[in-house]
Amino acid sequence: MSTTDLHVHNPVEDLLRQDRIPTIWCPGCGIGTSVNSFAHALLKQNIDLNKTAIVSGIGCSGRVSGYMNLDSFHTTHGRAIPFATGLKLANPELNVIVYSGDGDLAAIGGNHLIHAARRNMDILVVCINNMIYAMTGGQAAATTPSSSVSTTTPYGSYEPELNLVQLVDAAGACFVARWTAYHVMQLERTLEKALKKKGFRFIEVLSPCPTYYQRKNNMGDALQAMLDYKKRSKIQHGCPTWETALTPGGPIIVGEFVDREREDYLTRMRRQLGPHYSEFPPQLEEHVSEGCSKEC
Ligand SMILES: Cc1ncc(C[n+]2csc(CCOP(=O)(O)OP(=O)(O)O)c2C)c(N)n1
Ligand code: SF4
Repeated sequence: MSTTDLHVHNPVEDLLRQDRIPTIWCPGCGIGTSVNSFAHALLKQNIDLNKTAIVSGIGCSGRVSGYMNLDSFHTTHGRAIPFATGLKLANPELNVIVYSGDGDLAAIGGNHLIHAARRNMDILVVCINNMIYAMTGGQAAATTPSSSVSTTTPYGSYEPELNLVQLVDAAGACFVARWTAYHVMQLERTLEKALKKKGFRFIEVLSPCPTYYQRKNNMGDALQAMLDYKKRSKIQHGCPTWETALTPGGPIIVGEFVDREREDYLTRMRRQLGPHYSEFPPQLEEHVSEGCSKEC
């Protein structure tokens, strides 16, 4: 056997749709790195992949759902969370994961993020924060650090940036964490933990966009981004989220900040409805038990 006959099987290969690869992501982009941690976490936790669905919105990060070999939904911009909510309510047995960008989840879809956290909807949200609207050419987003340069803020942004972990914590999320694309092992472990927890779980992944954010802010290439994350990051588990603001050049506080128990939406609904609770509305129950032969 020659060495060219050797096939090294990557354990996460089966979790990726091989026919969709190579991805659209630029060299040095952090999105793929996070997907690797995510795939490893799914495998390690032995999650039932037949009962797992992934939902993304639009953007470079929104492409993740299309590359995962899971039941996946690539929804409209900003609407990944309401779509995921509907999925969970319609089939409570599903593990529902939202994987999308900061622009998608926290700007156009910002209201959904707040209310899903408030309701403690049982979904895991992985937010890739590259601090910019990357797919459309590097415009400023709600997360763009104040004074940073972008396509739409050539003299630096005048707006204060939104701190996502603080926002979802205040809204009621039961698990909140932040890592960077440099922290692959820590991210994997946090994802494993979050996959097993019930309620609204939010993980922010700071991810380099060498093509727009790095370049426009003279932050160097992807390697430089990793060195920068390494140098600036401070691991502080349990840190109050109001102390985790991200500022240009300032410290990056990472870790698991919130891990609390709170009744999730469906559990509360079932408890309040008591004997009146039914998994399906009565007419649908009839429909299901009769066995539907019609196309509907
Ligand atoms: C309703 C609507 N508005 C605007 C757009 C254009 N659009 C597509 S992707 C995108 C930005 C995505 O940014 P983000 O979610 O941060 O993802 P990234 O590309 O940075 O990974 C925008 C504004 C759209 N597709 N639909
Ligand atoms: S434009 Fe930025 S976020 Fe999009 S794939 Fe390229 S590096 Fe990644």
